[in-house]
Amino acid sequence: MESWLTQLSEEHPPTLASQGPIALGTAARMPEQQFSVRARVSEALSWRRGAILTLASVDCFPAATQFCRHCDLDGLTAEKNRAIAGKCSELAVPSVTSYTAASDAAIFVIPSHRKHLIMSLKVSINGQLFDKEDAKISVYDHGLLYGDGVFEGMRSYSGRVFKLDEHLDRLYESAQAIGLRIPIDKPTMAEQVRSTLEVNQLSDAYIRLVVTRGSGSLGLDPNRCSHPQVIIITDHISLYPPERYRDGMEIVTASTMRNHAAALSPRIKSLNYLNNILAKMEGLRAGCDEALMLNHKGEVAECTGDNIFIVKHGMLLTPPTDAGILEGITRNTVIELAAAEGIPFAEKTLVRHDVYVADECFLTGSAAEVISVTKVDNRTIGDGKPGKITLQLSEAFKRLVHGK
Ligand code: PXG
Repeated sequence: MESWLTQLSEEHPPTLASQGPIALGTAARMPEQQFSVRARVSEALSWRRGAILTLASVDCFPAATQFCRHCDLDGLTAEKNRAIAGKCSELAVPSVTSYTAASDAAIFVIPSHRKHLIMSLKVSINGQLFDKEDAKISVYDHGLLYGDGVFEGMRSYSGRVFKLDEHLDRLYESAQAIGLRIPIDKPTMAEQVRSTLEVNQLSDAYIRLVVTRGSGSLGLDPNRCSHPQVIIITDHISLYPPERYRDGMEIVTASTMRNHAAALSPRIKSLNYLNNILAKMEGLRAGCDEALMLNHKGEVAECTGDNIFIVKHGMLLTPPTDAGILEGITRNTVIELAAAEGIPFAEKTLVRHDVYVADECFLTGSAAEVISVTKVDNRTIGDGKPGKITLQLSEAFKRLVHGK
């Protein structure tokens, strides 16, 4: 086994530079032989420190889960292992393009588009690329000290950033609203987003743009900050498990109200998300993945990271922006799709009662995409299944983002 691994590593060095599929060796045996398999896997891990091996095998050989869980890993490897485990359903069998089971070993071939799972992700800071582990900014940055900064979260599908211009417009508007001058123009920012995606060889990705006020002295004064920091992270995000997309999700109303627009406009996507985090914590405590937030008038605003829609008597309804919400880009996309699909739509002030008696309810967001809500505050919405119009819009959204 040892010589086989050595041979493999020489033939297919799993480095960033290698083109095409990366071959990774790991062992797979029948359940009764798990012990010897475990030893082999530890060997492989120390050989590459890439925990992929076990996880690929977990997907292909459910029996192998045992040795993955009990593997004697060092802290770093175990952490990486768990991080990848979180993506397991996504990685799953399709990414393992082939394996050959010899008497005591299997070779997993990880396709090149999954290379990022075994190489360090690159993060752009002020246009310079750093390994994720080395991508750091000052602890004196006011983004950290005071949440002084702005951000955007967006996705790319098949290598194309969805609504990039709209996201950049919103980012620069958020910055303008807090008097923060972003040191590069939009075309340069767009170029840096694309090149960060490219260097990480990501095509279906989540992109987080962050602009902080920069490093300053202690004290609120933003004028004492030197240079805004522009951070571009390209990675993956998985907000909700796949079954929520199939069956719908449950939400509860949070007692934490949405920021009053006169205090901090919800239209600014600022680094100060505590308001939403407190509401999210209430949702999580109630066993829900999302929480509904009301504005200071008790009207429906939005969820902690998504906009909300309902359907009543065939009419699509969502709160207007003056309900104190983020003007979601997915929200706007869904409104356009509704028009194209001939679904009547209106922006309307909603209260909780409207949501409880709705025929359908769903949420939209760059991370969440379109997801049905089937229970609100323990009230079943419609027949408790994702509704017809929700499904129609969700399908139209998928077609749009995938360029079909
Ligand atoms: N409302 C709020 C408060 C949000 O934060 C949306 C609505 C939806 O907007 P878009 O433009 O994405 O359709 C958001 C967006 C995250 C994450 O990391 C959160 C968002 C987007 C992407 C990632 O949890 N929120």
